[in-house]
Amino acid sequence: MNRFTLSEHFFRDQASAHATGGLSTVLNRMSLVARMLASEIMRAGFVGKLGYTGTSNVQGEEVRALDVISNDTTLQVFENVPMVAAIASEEMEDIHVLPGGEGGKYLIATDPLDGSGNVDVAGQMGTIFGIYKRDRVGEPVTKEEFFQSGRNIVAAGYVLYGPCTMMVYSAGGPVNGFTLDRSIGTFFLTHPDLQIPEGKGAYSVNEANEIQWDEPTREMVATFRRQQADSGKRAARYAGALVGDFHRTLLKGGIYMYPGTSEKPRGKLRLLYENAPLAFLCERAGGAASDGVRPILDIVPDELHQRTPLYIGSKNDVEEVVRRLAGA
Ligand code: FBP
Repeated sequence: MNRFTLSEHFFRDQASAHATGGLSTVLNRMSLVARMLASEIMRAGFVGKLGYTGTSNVQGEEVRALDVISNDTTLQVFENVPMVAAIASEEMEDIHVLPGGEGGKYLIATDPLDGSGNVDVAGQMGTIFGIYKRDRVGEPVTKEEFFQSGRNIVAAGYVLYGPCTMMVYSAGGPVNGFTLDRSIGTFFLTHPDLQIPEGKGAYSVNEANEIQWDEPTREMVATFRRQQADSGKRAARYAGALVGDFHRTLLKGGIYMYPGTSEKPRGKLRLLYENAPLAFLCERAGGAASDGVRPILDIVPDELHQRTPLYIGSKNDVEEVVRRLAGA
């Protein structure tokens, strides 16, 4: 097998895009975050880094030791990367402006540890990132600069921590998947030019929330459960980690849903650093992503931690969901 490494791929991407190399450097550093967190997660159980810290984050969610470690690792890795201006993270109320950030031209929005509810049960977890450009290089960095639609994303990806560690990303071109060879700490290309299948794959939703959904949502999900969706028979799968559920959907087709609920009318997942980066990838793999009404990538956030409902996966499935929610 041609063992094409992630670093080689970055620089080939850069050459083809006649890029300056700044984005390749940012992506290379993100792969370092991936390798460091993979190691932390593997050892957490041995060194007592599981469990809760006894504090809660800006989302009001209980914070786990690995949430804090993941965020700190991300900040450390980008501390001296001059082309990055600032980082917005699920774990921080406000943006973190890096030293000399006003001269940086990239903004990183990230969920450092997605699926942290799976930490104590050796379940799948992930890191999600989206990279945006600034149009005010040289000026002080503001959080308002992050309020861009996902159409402006220049690169996005995720890292999946599971039986293997994978990094899947796009810099605007094809979506490529790389698998970590832990023995030498190198990512190799294993899933070139991913395209999401149509007409197959699971539907994925936490059906325990059914009592909190509105009637159109209940009826739409029941259609999938009763094997009456347009593409018929579907399995149900739910990993409890968005990255794990999305990765399966990307490779096998199907749809992941996190509808709005009576407790959280805008849903649980965050637009800037979860929904938009994955929507960017999904559209480039031939799929779609909607909040139930509009494409996720068309939505301009007006706050860092803004939530939206999320329906993401095979294009026909997402279009059917939007149609059914509209009562068509
Ligand atoms: P975080 O763990 O980063 O907060 O992400 C939210 C999340 O864990 C997703 O990964 C997952 O898909 C979803 O919440 C599960 O939510 P629920 O337990 O309500 O089904």
